[in-house]
Amino acid sequence: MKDKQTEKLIKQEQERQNKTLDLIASENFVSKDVLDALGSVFTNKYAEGYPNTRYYHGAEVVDKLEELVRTRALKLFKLSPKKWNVNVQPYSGSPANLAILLALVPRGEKIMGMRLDMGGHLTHGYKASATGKLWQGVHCVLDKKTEKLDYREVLKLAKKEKPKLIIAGGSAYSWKLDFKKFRKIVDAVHALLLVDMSHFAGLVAGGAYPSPFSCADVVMTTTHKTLRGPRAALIFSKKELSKNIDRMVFPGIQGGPHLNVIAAIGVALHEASFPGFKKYAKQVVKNTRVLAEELKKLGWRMVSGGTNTHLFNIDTFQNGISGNEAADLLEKAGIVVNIEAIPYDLRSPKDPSGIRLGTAALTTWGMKEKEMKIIAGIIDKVLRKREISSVKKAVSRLCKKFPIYGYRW
Ligand code: DSN
Repeated sequence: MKDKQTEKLIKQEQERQNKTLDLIASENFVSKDVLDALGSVFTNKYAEGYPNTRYYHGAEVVDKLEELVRTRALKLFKLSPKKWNVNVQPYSGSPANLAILLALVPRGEKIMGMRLDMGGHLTHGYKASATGKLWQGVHCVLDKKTEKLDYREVLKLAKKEKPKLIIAGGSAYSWKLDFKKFRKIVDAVHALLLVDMSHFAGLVAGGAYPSPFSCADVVMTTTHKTLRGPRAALIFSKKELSKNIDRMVFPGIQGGPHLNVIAAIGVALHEASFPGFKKYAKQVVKNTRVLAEELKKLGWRMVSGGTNTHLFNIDTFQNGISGNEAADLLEKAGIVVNIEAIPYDLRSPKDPSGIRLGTAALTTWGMKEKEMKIIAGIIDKVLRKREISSVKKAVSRLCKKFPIYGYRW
């Protein structure tokens, strides 16, 4: 690379990724092929519009590309193109959710999701996000005792608030959602059901999480979490809703599609259709369960008792450590996690009571249950005994065993 400053930073970041145990539940490592597609000449092309109706000429190849990716997306999730449409242009999850809401819910109406400290997401009607300014966000809470969703309470709230659209999904709920129950709830109040499967899309593709499609009206997913693709999003919608959604993605809120990213989505979808991806998805769930169980045995309180997905949350404050303090200590030892509010958290969102952990990234490295047990021991040593330097060596040994992109350091 001629630009030595940027080249140096790329190398530094690659080294950081190689030397760090990444337990951030929303991160993953893409394949070399996905990286190649991201860095391809598709980045040079403007193609506002959709296949065969572009505002720019020279779109013959990118039309084929977008159609290929759309076909792959529908096929991966076993959807009939007669009933479902997919838009592969959203730049990421936040604009995708905004486009869906703009297309389907009149401004000022109510939308319902899970509260942020219960595992929800900002774009599900929070004031800090445009979704909370343009619509009235109402939010369901978890049961105080079980810290799980109580679907009877969700129904009660839906009946009281009468939202026009209900969102199932979030970013820190560790249990599989019951889409059939969500369907009954939306039907009872004549609302639409949007499933935000950003976190667990890869598990759905790999058969390790129930598919939401038989119950949802719209399904949004980012492509860079468990699905292991580039940073972008997909919107699947029932045919009768798709025209409005397409119009809202472009020209509503976006300009030209990022065709290099769409190419990379296509590669990721292709990879997710291989039998090996099913194994990967199942291993993610196994690894997460083992890591959570081991930490529990070592005296750490799991929010809601555990997990049957790719992530879980620990109430570190129960053992006297705030989320920030825990994440800082772990980072010093070479482990990255993110801070997370626990249900009904009394602490500030900037330094909440817990941390969120997920195993999608380390499972991509090839780690299994054995490594999860070692990592649980390492985390305990860091957080309980403040052991950093000895632990750093153990982290380094572990990282060296699983080089990414064939890179050894
Ligand atoms: N920021 C993502 C996550 O970490 O879950 C959600 O948008």
